[in-house]
Amino acid sequence: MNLTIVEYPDRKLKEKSKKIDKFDKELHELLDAMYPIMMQTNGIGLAAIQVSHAKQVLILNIPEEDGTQPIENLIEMINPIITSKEGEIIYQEGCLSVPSFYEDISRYENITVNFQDRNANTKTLDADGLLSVAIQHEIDHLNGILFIDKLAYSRRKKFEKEYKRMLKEKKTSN
Ligand code: Y12
Ligand code: CO
Repeated sequence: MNLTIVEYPDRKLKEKSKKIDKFDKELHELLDAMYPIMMQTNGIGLAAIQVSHAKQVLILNIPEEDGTQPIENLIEMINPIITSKEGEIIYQEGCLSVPSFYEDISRYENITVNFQDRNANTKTLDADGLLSVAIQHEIDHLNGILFIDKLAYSRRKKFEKEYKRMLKEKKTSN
């Protein structure tokens, strides 16, 4: 399966992803294709809508302290639902669909998430810190929400200006 990352302002990123009810070969092929593209682009999280599949599927690979991302750290979440949330954490987020832009975003510090694995087994995970932030960021993608949608009005305006300029520069250098 050949996947490419969809980048803002593509309207596809606004789509709501559909619940998975078939845990079949097609789902496994999508998950297997998402992992290399996330690793090749230095990502720590990727939602299926970022590769044009409007399905409630996301993957995460939180780096170790030394920056490595062993495959043992890979988490695949299907149909995730946050069942509890508390506290606040502010973390500088980035997104493979919004290249070259990073901003501090406020999220819940501690969450519990229920999800299914690729074989439809039900799982529960308690998360804090970067894992909690990344899960919330990726679940937002499943609802058509980007981290830039959380910026205050004036910051968002500034972002749109900078991003437009970056896209223009990219176009002229190609
Ligand atoms: C904190 C940090 C990240 C998340 C959600 C997941 N976001 C990412 O995985 C972002 C990755 C990313 C990688 C980049 O590097 C390349 O594309 C090679 C990058 O750099 C550029 O776009 C130039 C930007 C973002 C949640 C919380
Ligand atoms: Co993202």
